[in-house]
Amino acid sequence: MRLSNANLAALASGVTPPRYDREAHGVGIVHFGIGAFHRAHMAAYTDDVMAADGGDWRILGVSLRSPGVRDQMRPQDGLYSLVERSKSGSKAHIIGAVADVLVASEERQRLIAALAAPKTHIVSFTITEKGYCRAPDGSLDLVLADDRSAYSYLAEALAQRRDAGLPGLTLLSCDNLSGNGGQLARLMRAYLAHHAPDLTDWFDSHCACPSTMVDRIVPATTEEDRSEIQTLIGMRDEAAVVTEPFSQWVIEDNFAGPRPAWEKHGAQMTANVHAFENAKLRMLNGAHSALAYLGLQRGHEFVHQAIADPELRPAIERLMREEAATSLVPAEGQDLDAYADALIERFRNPALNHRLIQIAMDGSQKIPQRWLETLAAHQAQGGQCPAIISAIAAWLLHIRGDNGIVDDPMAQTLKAAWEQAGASQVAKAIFSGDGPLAGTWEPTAADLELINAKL
Ligand code: NAI
Ligand code: CS2
Repeated sequence: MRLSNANLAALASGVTPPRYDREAHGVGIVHFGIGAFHRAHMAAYTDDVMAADGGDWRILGVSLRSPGVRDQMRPQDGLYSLVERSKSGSKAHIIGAVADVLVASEERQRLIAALAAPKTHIVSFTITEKGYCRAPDGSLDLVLADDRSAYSYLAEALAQRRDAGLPGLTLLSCDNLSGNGGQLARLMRAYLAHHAPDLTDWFDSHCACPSTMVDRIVPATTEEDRSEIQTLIGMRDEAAVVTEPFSQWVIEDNFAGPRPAWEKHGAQMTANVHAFENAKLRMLNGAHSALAYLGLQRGHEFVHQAIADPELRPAIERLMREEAATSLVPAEGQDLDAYADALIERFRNPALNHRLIQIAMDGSQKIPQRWLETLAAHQAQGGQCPAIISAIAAWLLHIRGDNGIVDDPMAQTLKAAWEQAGASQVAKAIFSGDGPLAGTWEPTAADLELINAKL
């Protein structure tokens, strides 16, 4: 038996089904990149809103690249289980917030109609860092941003909204980029300036792109997870997601129109999201990436194993507390030492089985906001970051291929840097001059010496 509307009554006892009549709620949100994270985070907050307050806030999920999630979710009427896992066991509930999932390239007109619909107010994104199609200097790469990018569908729909006299949209980035809202606004505007210059003023005056800090650890679901969930809920669920009990969402209160009252269900609305975003990126994600490259090098598979390694734990503590935290200006009441304690506890969760190789993916897109901004802040004060420097060396060995296949949009460029520069020059070739990661931080001769000693 497979999870679906028709089979909800047969769920195992203790599994909560959606607590509202799904069909009574219209679609108000279109979400690009309906991967595991969105299903465990924003869709769950939105599900709580509809259960408590109602509203036309169901979500139309969009896949830009592959039909996988559509094929998992459509036969299930958009339903899936959200399973929270901790040492004390697993708890499942069924999320009803996703109305349907479509593959953009297969249903272009349906997607544009949904984006241009009067009832659509929010378009959200978890398309990974590389989905924003940025060139190494952060500007929009017009070759990558082709007619299969989110920008292309949006440009067409925004023109329809303007011509119909409809309100603008809120574009809500939930990806791990610093100043994600500002970056999305800048990139969308650059796309319009090139392809539809008559729309830029309307975009500026009618649309809003709030920044958000999103946090919930959601490992990719495995076949083993699916079998375990089948036992837990009493039926097959191809679209299930597994996560930790913790969840945080800090949102800049800057919307173009109506929005769900997410703040009644755990989200924080704020005027200044950047302090939270930077702390999360530099401390949590910075530590995660260091655990990934250093941990893989030491033969670990999962985050909880790497953080338990007595050789690694002090470096991770140092990276979070003495390097990342001291590069930040905390918001009022933000206790970065307590934050580091809480992060260590979350990393230690043995029930999550969060694979280091998943975090190691796309390092070229992640390292600037996770490590290089911290390095640059300390360099400006004459300080050093030995923990991040050793993580950089581990990343360089990773992109050489030491841990197997390199999954990174810049894999070829990085491989070529190794081939041309060799161990003694590769760090300089990548981070200095016009290297692929140059711009945020310029290593000194002393930094290069420390890195090279580890290669
Ligand atoms: P996922 O692999 O389950 O889903 C990624 C989604 O992005 C898929 O829909 C995929 O098709 C799309 N995508 C990938 N490359 C793309 C490209 N070049 N252009 C357009 N779309 C592309 O990953 P997951 O776990 O949903 O994470 C997605 C993003 O969410 C992360 O990159 C991160 O920015 C953010 N996030 C993830 C967290 C997690 O723990 N998984 C927590 C906090 C944020
Ligand atoms: C991880 C993040 O995959 C990665 O790079 O560092 O997805 C991390 O799990 C989340 O940001 C936690 O909120």
